[in-house]
Amino acid sequence: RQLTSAASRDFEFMSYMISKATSVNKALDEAVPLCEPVLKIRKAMRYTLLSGGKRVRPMLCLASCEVVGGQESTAMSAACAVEMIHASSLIQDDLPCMDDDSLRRGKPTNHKVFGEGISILTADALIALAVKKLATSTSLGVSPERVLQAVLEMAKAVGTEGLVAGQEADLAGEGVSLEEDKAGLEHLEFIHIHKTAALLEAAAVIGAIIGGGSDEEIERLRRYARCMGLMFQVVDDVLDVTKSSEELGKTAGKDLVAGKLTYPRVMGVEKSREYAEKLNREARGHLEGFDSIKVVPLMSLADYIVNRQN
Ligand code: GRG
Repeated sequence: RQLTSAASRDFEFMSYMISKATSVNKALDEAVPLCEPVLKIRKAMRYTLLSGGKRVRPMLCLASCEVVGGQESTAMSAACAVEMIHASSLIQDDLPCMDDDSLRRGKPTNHKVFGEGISILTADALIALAVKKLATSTSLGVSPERVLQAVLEMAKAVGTEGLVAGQEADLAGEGVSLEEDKAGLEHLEFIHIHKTAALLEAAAVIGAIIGGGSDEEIERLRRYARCMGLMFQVVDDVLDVTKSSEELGKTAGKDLVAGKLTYPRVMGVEKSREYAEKLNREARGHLEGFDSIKVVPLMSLADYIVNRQN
């Protein structure tokens, strides 16, 4: 533990993040060349895939591969696949029939630029490409058994056990009143475990599978990432209410109309912050036993998420 904290002190997390994001961006750029046929869809795929984003999921995938002794290059296709699923989910989430958002990452949303039809096809194409990318990990020396296990994890995170279930619960929860606090908290946790934590969990688990991790290592990383997923959302909700007053006005207005449940609404800002800290401690606890140097990026990622400002 002493070694880990000494290594943490010397570790430059921002340089690590930038270096990983740079490699991921290059791989994503190469994964969707701007060419015929289906040029318009490719443009729309690149628009969301390459429009910024913190790249937390691919980083989690790469760092999980490395912590079990694998190489970054072996998990790069898998890391890109996870980011493609994330991009697809953002496009769908922003559609008029879902959240109806016009801005994402400070830019017009995909459907605002390309129209709804193209946007839906783009989301479909990103899911298909994600499966293809993950499957091609066999050409990077990963055994077919491990690739199959990783594909199953990804499918689980996307469908009725993951993102789709979370989104459905989110849609069904619109209009839930503040008075229904207890049911509200349960509903909220269900949404975030499925909508946010499932893909973060898959990112870590897939990285560990591809990296050659043992079943026990994979399960420890699963528990770590699940805590991270919930923590990610608690922090997101707190940031929403502590943002600039102009943004706060917009968010509060939307919450009021849609009856959107958030952690600060259910338990208050202070308790939400304490909850995020508790999840951070739990997440870090699941990392005990890993190599004290190789585990530092994952420890730092947990701290980054709990302290992030955007
Ligand atoms: C079948 C892929 C698929 C999706 C269908 C629409 C849907 C079901 C699910 C929506 C899932 C969703 C958008 C969850 C929100 C997750 C979240 C916390 C997004 C923000 O993540 P950040 O902060 O974003 O990592 P950046 O912009 O940094 O990439």
